[in-house]
Amino acid sequence: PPTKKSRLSKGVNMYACQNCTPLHHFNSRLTDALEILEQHAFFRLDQNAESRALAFRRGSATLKACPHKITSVDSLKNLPYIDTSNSSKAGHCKKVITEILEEGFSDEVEDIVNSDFYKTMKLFCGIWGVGPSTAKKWFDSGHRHLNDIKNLKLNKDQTVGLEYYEDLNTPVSKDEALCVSEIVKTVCMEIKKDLLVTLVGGFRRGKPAGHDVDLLISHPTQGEEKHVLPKVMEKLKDNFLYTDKKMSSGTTHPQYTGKSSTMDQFEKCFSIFKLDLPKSTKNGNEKPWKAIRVDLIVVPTDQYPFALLGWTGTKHFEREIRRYTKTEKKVVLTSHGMYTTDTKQSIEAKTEEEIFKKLDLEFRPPSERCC
Ligand code: 8DG
Ligand code: MN
Ligand code: MN
Repeated sequence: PPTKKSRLSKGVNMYACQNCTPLHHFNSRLTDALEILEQHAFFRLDQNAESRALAFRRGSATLKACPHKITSVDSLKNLPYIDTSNSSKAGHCKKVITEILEEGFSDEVEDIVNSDFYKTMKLFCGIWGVGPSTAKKWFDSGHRHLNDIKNLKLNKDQTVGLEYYEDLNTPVSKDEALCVSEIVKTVCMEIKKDLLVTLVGGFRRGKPAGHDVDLLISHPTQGEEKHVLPKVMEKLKDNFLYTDKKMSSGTTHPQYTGKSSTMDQFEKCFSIFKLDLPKSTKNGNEKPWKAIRVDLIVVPTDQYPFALLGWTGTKHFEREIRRYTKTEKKVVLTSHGMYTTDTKQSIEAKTEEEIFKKLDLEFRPPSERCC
């Protein structure tokens, strides 16, 4: 029989990309709390904000990968990023989990959720184009409501973000995502019949709803994807409320692109789509369309498996697979490709499966990357 120790820590590895993390898991009461702490750490923007936020996310990812419900402090034993003797950050996760297991709630988490600061930061960060530093600046100036910032100096993204605030903060359903995807597919077919449109992001992981629609556009013949995006945008111009096109920098070789961030060099368009809604049965003055955030990313076929992996997420999964790859394999992985850190040798792959295999990782389908 397994020893107590091995049984307790069974199946949860150090790197989240090594674990099976399904969408529905057993510990959401605990992970919700840790993720509030993660977000709060991020909002505070103080010195160690990022590493504090990361520590909570890692603890949360561990609990999501636990194949059972945690009901006692004893069963936290040996869990990575929660029960480690030499880390005060893990200690913080454990303290909060212990409180919730023993008291049913955590004072610290309750205080945060009810604080003016957290509520206001959430409100302002819900505006497309507004990040924690802008939100905090507004908070520190005494602003608390969306109305307060209508007359402030806003950039383009923020202006439309505010204009469509309600729609953009209403979750996008899977049906709506498929609708957008079909519309984009149809115009792509008119441009070149072999263009491939792939729904990625949360929906590829099996989420029933999301905050946007992420679509990769590629072509089986290398080079045929060039000049496609402007044509797609032209054909869809009546479907867009707003577009922000990002040019490809041209230097897509992983060796020359951003090292650790999720930013990549693909030609892409961050947009707000105007999706016509089916005639509602309830009558009223509701507008017959919904504003939806859509990301279109154009990917050359030789980089497709890497882009697919990079855009399927979660953000934490991506961060973890890159950390694993760099630390354990001495390989840099990006959405464009991968190469060895020492010899700068590029490593090819035709599928996601092949990428995992070449990195000595057990393959995780998208539905198991929900960390
Ligand atoms: P959601 O929309 O349902 O809320 O969740 P999601 O689909 O997982 O989140 P997302 O913010 O739409 O991001 C999807 C993935 O795309 C995520 O793993 C990170 C990645 N991603 C960006 N921006 C960029 C970028 O500029 N470059 C690259 N390579 N990846 C990006 O979000
Ligand atoms: Mn998304
Ligand atoms: Mn997105």
